[in-house]
Amino acid sequence: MTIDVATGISRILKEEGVGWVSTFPVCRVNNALGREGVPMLMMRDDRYAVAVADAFSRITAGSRIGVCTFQGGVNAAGMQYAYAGMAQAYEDGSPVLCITDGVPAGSSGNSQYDVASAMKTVSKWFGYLDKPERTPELMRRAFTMLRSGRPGPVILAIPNATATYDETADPYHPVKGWKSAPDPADVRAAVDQLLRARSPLIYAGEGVIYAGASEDLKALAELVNVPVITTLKAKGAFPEDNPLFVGVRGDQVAHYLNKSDLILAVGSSLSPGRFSHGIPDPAKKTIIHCNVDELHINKMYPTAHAVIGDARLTLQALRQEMSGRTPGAGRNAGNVAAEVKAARDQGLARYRQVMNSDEKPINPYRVYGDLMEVLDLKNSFVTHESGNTRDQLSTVFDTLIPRGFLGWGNVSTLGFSLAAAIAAKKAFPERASVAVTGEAGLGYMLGNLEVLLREKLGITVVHISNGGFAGYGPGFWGPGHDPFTHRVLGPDEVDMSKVIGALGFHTERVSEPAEIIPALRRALEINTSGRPAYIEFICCQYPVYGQWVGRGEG
Ligand SMILES: Cc1ncc(C[n+]2csc(CCOP(=O)(O)OP(=O)(O)O)c2C)c(N)n1
Ligand SMILES: [Mg+2]
Repeated sequence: MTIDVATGISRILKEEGVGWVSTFPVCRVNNALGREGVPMLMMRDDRYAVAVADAFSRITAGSRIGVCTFQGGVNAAGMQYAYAGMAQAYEDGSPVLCITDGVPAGSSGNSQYDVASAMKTVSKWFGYLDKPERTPELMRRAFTMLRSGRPGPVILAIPNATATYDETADPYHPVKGWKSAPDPADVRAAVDQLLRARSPLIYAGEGVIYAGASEDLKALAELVNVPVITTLKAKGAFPEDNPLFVGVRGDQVAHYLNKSDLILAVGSSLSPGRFSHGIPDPAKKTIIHCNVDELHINKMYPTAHAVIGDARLTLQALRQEMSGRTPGAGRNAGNVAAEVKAARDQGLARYRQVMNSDEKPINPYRVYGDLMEVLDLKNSFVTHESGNTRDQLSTVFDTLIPRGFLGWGNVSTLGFSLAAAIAAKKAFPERASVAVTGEAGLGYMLGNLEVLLREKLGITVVHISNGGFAGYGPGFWGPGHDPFTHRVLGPDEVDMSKVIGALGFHTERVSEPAEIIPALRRALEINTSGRPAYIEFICCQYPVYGQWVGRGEG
């Protein structure tokens, strides 16, 4: 049967199990999506269209692919705005599918903005559908890229959505995605080294989450009796109530990174950016690098041994080899758990103290501590914003299940937390979903808040309202990092709870520490009926949090 390209794409998306597509209009495949019954989540700008789909892929660990559409072609206004979302997805390695209009044949010289070159800089693959009958071929290739290897965004440009082809000529079959298992010799070499190490440390990255390997990570860590740290993006890959969990950041993490003689990195590229640890004295440590992508080997640090393959298959192979070598008993290394506990207690002491603070304005840690108390940490979702909320929550928030918390942002684009909280609600409707933001993140979100009301997305935005932009190092304020560009109108001048309340959100403004828990409870309860909530906590400026090892605070 002859169909047009847009209809073909819509049908293939359905075959691939895509349940909805986020969008900002216009895109020439949207009408076909509508006709074919693919629901569209219409955001209020193109960046958020990408970010919601991106976050959906992250939160489901790529088991459900987020798909978005936005305007491209000769009038690529949408694409220019969506670029920020794609750059963030590419930077963080998220398997999101972006569909846009392509520049039609004959029009490639019309505009100044070169679509193809721009898109290639932010994608794992940029496909251009130059012939209608190639629709199944390009979609197959796209889903192969999305479901195999190192994750990353794929962009498809459709220059002529109404061109037709024969749907029966090359019938589409969904793509399963493929994994590879490591070389047994590399596994043996890694275990040799592990058995020889005095003070090994597991450094877990987001690849563990994408591989669905959290249980395997825990099993290996317990067998080998090795402490574990996770990256920001992998927060939750290892249960944070496990006695071997050291942390994401903070003094105790620095202590273990410094003292370790062997780093077993699993599912991390080990290429630290602004929001991750460097490896101190790398030449003096043995680095075993387990990764799906061989091009990460010897990237920034000398790799002693590489184990290439899927993180789950790798962890299983390491565990099996270790059990075989140590008759099932693992590595006897003394009371590692007690040492970890002592280091964690010491590292977290100053935060635990302010988590119980009654001071006014409210200390932000009191809000985080109360949030942990109110939420069912095995059945909820929390994410941070760029700014102090990232730094503070990643220091103290207890994450007990993978994606109970989404850490994001090798480069952290303000505003992403709203997209993440929406995606979490779409992925796990029964879970409470909370975005914690400062005023800068809130500013980015404002135009998109209508979506939550229209779509009845019961999420809670927690605003740590401190009247200024913090940011890096000692904060933007006072003698801190950027003293000239930190002050905005704060809670004394603007009542954001009234502004957002007028839109239709349930809103509250809280300045009493004792009111934090009741206010959060009310918001979460109201969320269950599909109504979004915004709570403004009047907080002090408190730029205190765990540091990244080996990073300048510039
Ligand atoms: C798109 C984008 N532009 C600029 C920045 C740089 N930046 C990081 S944090 C921040 C200010 C954060 O202030 P606020 O939201 O009030 O958070 P606080 O730390 O006060 O809680 C800025 C401007 C960024 N992360 N993203
Ligand atoms: Mg602020």
